[in-house]
Amino acid sequence: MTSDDGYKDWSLLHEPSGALFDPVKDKREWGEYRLTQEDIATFQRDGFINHVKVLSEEQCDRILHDYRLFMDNNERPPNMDLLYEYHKNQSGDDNNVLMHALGHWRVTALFHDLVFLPSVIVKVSQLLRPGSEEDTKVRFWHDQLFAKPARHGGVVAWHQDYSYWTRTRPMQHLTVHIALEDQTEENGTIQYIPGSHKWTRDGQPLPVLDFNFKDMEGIKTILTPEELAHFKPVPANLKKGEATFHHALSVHGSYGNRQGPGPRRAAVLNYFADGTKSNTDEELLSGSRIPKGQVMGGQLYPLVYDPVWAK
Ligand SMILES: O=C(O)CCC(=O)C(=O)O
Ligand SMILES: [Fe+2]
Repeated sequence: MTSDDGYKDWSLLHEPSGALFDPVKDKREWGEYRLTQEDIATFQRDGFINHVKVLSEEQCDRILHDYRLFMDNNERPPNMDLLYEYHKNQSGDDNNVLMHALGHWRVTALFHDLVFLPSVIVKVSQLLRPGSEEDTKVRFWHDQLFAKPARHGGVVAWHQDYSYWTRTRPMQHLTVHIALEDQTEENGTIQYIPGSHKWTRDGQPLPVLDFNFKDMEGIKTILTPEELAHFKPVPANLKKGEATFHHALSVHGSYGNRQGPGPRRAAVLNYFADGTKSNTDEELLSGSRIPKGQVMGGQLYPLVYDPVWAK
């Protein structure tokens, strides 16, 4: 199923359509997707875990087939206006091209189903409150595509995701970054600063310095000497179908795709714990408002996992 399968807006469907994976059979199967205690301890120490296999190569190839809709100007689906954001090149510089989109889960069945991927949502449920006895009910926040073409692909400046999300509170958010092809230092793999999820300013995230992710090293002007001393990037070097799971305050970024040989395309999923509230009367995402103080929910913010399903 692709975007021309008749479904105008996939966000109306709050369960997987079956296009990407078979339904989970029973409670035991949910258990197969769980992280180990060691993985959770790594997440708590470093602010991320790496090399988590979440998709097969075949699933990646099918998703990449839909990805072309956002890369190729000649082939636009009719429901493209459902995207929350679309930046063909967010840097504005032809020599540093970064395609960035949000909201594609509404546009094609495969991107829709990715949001509900069992190998992702069970782990998110474990990591949203990693110290607690109970797993957490998981709600979807939004999705993102980040694509860098070969040889002139641009950077994603160092940032903490929650710096961009203070319009939803409290902070109980998490990001899953899925590589749809092998990432290397040559093609601009995502990189992390271990331990940086502890870096705050009066309990708040670091300020946003650049909404277009262009100024790679800008963050260094606002770090303390101690933070700078610990600024030691670790390249994720994900394989096709692998993901990183990172804390909403983990500092990450990526250099350009200067050598290719092909594009570097990632699909990113952002979640928060059920019960997270709107912190603004302004728009939360394009066309979406929830009064300040009200719990996030409704058409655009489905519940994707409830721990009772596995009990
Ligand atoms: O694609 C990249 O290099 C950065 C993606 C990112 O910022 C994220 O996954 O949160
Ligand atoms: Fe990010």
